[in-house]
Amino acid sequence: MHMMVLGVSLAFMALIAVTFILVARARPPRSDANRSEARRRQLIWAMVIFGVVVSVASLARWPHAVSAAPTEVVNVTGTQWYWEIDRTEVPQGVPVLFSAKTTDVTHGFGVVDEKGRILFQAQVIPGYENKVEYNFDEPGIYKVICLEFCGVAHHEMVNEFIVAAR
Ligand SMILES: [Cu+2]
Repeated sequence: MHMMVLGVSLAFMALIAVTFILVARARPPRSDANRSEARRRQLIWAMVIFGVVVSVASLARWPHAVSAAPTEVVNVTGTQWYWEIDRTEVPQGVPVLFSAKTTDVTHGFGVVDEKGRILFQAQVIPGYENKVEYNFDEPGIYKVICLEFCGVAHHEMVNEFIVAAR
């Protein structure tokens, strides 16, 4: 499956690269060739700068970077069909490291806020301990749900914890 996704991704990247090369090589009419060339170069640079800005901005709050020495650690264990969490409360406004593992099958460790929005998730795979760090901006009651279908009572895999105001 991973190889197929990689293959499809590489094929699309190659298609985009070929499109860029064809656009860059296209010859404009002779009369205003220089002006068109300058405009085309400006457009390509604008697209490159736009792409870099969008990529950096969208990755700035990516929750998967883990601090060197996290102070708040929560151990989460998924089992058919419940989540075991070793803490019921974490503080607001500091990085919280969730260390998630499973005792049986693959589960999807997901945390949602009070409005039901998914804040982050991590795949929980047998034999691995996945870590994900998150900084909660708002106090409240957060739910842990399973995002990977894991059997008949998958939907019952719900637990919760409190983010306490500081
Ligand atoms: Cu599950």
